[in-house]
Amino acid sequence: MNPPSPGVGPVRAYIAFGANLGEPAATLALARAAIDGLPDTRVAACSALYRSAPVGVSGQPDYLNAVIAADTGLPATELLDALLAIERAAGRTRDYHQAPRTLDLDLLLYGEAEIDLPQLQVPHPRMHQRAFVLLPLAEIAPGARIPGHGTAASLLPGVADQAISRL
Ligand code: PH2
Ligand code: MG
Ligand code: MG
Repeated sequence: MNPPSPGVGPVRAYIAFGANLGEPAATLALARAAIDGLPDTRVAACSALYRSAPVGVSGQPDYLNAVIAADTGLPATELLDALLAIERAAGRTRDYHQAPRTLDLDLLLYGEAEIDLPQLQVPHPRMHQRAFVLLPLAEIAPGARIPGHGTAASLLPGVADQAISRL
C-alpha cells in the first residue's frame, strides 16, 4: 500500500522512543509534548517505559524504551524530519553508529504503508524482532499490523526470550 496522499485524513503512526543517556522519563515527556505540538498531529497514546540491555552493542547503559501513537496529517518524510529535529533539540549527537543517545525517535509504522527510501524504511526493518519495540507497541495497540509480519501481539512469542522489564 502506498502512503496516503496528504489531505485524505490523519494517518495513525507509531513512533519508538529510546534513550540510554540523561533522564529518559523527562525526555519521554518532552518528546511526547513535542510530537503533540507538530502541525496537524496529535498524540493518541503512549506506553509505559521498558528497561532492557542494549541490543547489538555492549558496554552501554541499559535503554529505556516506549512507543508513542500519533495521528498525523504530515507525510511520512515530513514526520521523519520533524522527529530528527526533536532528537537534535533534546541534545542528540551522532558520534558513531549505535552510540549511546539522549533520544532516539524511530518511525515504526505509518498506517499500513510500506516505504523504502534511502532515509526511511517503514515498517522499521527490525521492529518485528525486538522485544523493546513489540512489548510497548502491543501494550497500546496489540492489533497494530506490521505489513509482512502480522500484528504486534502475534509477534510477542517470538521475542519472549529477550529480557525486558516494564517500569
Ligand atoms: N536502539 C538501538 C540499538 N540497541 N537496544 C535497546 N534495548 N533499545 C534500543 O532502543 C536500542 C538498542 C539503536 O537505535
Ligand atoms: Mg533512530
Ligand atoms: Mg533506533
